[in-house]
Amino acid sequence: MHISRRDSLVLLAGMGVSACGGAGGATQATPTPTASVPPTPTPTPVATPPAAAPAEPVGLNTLATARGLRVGSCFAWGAPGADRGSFANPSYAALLKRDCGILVGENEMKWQAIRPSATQFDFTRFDAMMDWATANNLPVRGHNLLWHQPKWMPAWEENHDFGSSPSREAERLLVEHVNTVCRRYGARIPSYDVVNEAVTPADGTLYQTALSRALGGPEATLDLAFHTARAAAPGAQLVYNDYMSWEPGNANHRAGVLRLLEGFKRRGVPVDALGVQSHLVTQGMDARTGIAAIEGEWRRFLDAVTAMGYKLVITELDVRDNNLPADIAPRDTAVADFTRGYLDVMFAYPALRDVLLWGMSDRYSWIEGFEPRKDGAKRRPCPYDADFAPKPMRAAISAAITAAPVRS
Ligand code: 9MR
Repeated sequence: MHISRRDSLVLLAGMGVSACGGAGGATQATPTPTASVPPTPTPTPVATPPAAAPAEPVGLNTLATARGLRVGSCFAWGAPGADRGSFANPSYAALLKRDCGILVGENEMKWQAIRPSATQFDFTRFDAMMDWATANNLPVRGHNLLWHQPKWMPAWEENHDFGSSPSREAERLLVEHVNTVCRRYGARIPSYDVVNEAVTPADGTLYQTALSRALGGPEATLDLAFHTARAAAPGAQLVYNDYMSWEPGNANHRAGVLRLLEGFKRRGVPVDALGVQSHLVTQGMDARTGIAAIEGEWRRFLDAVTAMGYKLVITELDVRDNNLPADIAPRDTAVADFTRGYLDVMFAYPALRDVLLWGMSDRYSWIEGFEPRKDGAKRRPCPYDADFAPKPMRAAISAAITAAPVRS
């Protein structure tokens, strides 16, 4: 692994070592006395040096790179000051630049965002985000080419008139969509969530949409999306992305995802990786006990996925702080412990290289709007708080990365 001078300086700085070789407030190394050299007189201090500013923590992606891993986050469209995880907010942008080696648009590539009608595309927002990412040398994951649930497709699609040859019209719409997006961004998008959340959590069956009904069923629809993406973005990693997680209650969801992945293999569909979203839910104050109860089944799932040859990507990591007190210090500690335990399990799989957070700061997390805490305390799901200060969860992520087996 090549580490540039800049990286090694950043690493040293993060270990509390300054670039000029001193540690802490010391300005001169004490020479080792030898028999022939008289002891050096203590130098008279000339002036008290100003207190050193606390060292910037080493960027998470810098740490990750040294292990053959990569860290990223979602970012979102929003005017300065808007309540979004926007690159337009300089504080948020600084976190993205320091900690991330890859980004993903939280919402702006979805059909609802870029396809206002059957005949129109609108890339205004996503283009601006891509331009910002490119200007900062950050690749972007594509999320997503098909969120295969009626609820998340645009209303026009569910009410579309597929005409007298419905399968041909459905095929045309989908192929046009995938081709238009993939060809527009080329190599700037090295990985796509081609299909998102196609499995019904309750029973593991596949959702139907107007598109899939017209096209001849969900399998045919998902397969077509992947084949088209492979042709239109031949260099990109193609991912099936879903939220079957390790908490109790997800067994049917996991079984459905396994069946889908087996089907892709059987049919020769070009799917490279499973996107494990990782919207975690804490299981109580004692993370170790909580994890011990759920880890075995989770590993069996991951073993089955990786045995089929799929890579793993953590695509949307955050933590819902359930079953925890409102008091911030113990709550943050429990979230951090749970995150650490999860990442330790995940990093044991060499098939995993990329870890993307679903937001760096609590300020912009979707969770507060989706499921506020019953006690009214603000959710704290991300590595930085609402004022962009690092939390124990950030330290847990950096410790897990540092302890991860090195990928070659
Ligand atoms: O975080 C996203 C939120 O802002 C949107 O309102 C929502 C609907 O588009 O999608 C959220 O992101 C989801 C992601 O696209 C897919 N996995 C689950 C994420 C959280 O719901």
